[in-house]
Amino acid sequence: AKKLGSKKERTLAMIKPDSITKVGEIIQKIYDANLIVTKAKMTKFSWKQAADFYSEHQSKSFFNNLVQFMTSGSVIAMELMGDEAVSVWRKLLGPTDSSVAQKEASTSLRAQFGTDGTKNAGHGSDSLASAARELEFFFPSTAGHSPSSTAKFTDS
Ligand code: RTP
Ligand code: MG
Repeated sequence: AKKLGSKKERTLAMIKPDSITKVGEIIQKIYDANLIVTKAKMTKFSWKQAADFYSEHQSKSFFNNLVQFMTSGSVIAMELMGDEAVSVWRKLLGPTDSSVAQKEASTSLRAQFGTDGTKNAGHGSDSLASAARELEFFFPSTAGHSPSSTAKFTDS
């Protein structure tokens, strides 16, 4: 049962192809931040899937580089749950540009494992609405289970 006043959220976290070997350290940080991993899937994007996932950026100059990078290897998508999961996970990731993250001498995942503005270790939904869309992308709800149901682990 939810505690009154708590803001339990779900978010979509993704380990990008440059950081797939850091999965152990990254999951440790997730639990240290008081979030839990409720779903996980290792997969590889096709060009079309990556372009679809990042469709909001299709007009940007970096779009082709981004899709190239995201299709260069496997990714691990995870559903994270916890208080303010959306912002907590984005804070763990750090600034979008890993070279900026490194200048801050921060301990963020992008400072530790990323390289530049595109190869930046991980992804996190930027809002509850994005989280709903992105979770559905990786973990489609099946008949009889509402997307917001967390009562059961459904392997899809
Ligand atoms: P993400 O969506 O991956 O969590 O990162 P974000 O919100 O911090 O960044 P966003 O603006 O949504 O950009 C999505 C991803 O595109 C790549 N990117 N490259 N100038 C560049 O080269 C550039 N800018 C963005 C990054 O991989 C970024 O995470
Ligand atoms: Mg984003």
